[in-house]
Amino acid sequence: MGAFRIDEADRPHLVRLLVIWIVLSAIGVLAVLQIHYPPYDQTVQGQDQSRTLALLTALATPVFIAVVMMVLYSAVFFRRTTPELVDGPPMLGNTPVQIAWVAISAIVVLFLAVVGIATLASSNVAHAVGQPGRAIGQAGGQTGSGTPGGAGSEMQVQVIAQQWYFTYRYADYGGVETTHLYLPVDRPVELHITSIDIIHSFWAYQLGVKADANPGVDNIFHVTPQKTGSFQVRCAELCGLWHGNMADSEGQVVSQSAFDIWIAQQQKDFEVISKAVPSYAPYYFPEPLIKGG
Ligand SMILES: [Cu+2]
Repeated sequence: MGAFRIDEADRPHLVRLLVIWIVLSAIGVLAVLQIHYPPYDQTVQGQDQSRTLALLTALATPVFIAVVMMVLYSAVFFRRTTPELVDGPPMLGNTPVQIAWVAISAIVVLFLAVVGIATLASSNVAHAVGQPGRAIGQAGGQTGSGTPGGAGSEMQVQVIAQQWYFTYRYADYGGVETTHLYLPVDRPVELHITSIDIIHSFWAYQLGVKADANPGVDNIFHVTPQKTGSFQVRCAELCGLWHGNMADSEGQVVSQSAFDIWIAQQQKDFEVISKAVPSYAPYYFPEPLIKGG
């Protein structure tokens, strides 16, 4: 079986390529791991996303280097030397190479599948436990019963999109509706994202949250801020003439005591308005749908 043999003449090339590839890959992987990947580490979930991005980039780097290296190496060392156009020697497959690339690809894909499944499983567990006062049957379920809040430690915040701004309702604080998103640090938050008119997308970049905001839908996201500071909020779905107006908003992660002061002030400021807006519900419908029943 000639296919298993490597041509003596190719051996120096192979050794050289292997050495170059190992050296460049080591440098490349170390370099890409130095990069700070978005959405950074303001929330536990954002940090997970950054780590996943770093892992995928680190795995892709040796592959990228192999491809570019082969192209450049071939262009230099296997360059056509004669002016006339002639076919090269026919290639009829190479069993070791084929086995190697199928096996390596399978290992990389299976490894990522295991990482992905483990990540999904652990974040589900994290949300189902650590909620004293909430019955187990309720823990993983949708809290769309119209009676939010309760004794769970996860704070519920409803994000309401509309043309052309976001407002926020704090279910645990009498359903007060405010124009800014403040979150206390180190406290798990359950975001309920919805819309009262058309389709929007709530994108809180540094929180690692990007979620569809659809009328009549209660879209739930879990987020745990771990660093104080501001974060950007914008709409990521073209939603009409003033869509751009939904890009200049900023939220804040603050200490629990600062949050308590802020929310008390909001309850005072928006007391009158809160009486005028519809009572807190898991989601709302736009006017025509309400009128149409
Ligand atoms: Cu929008």
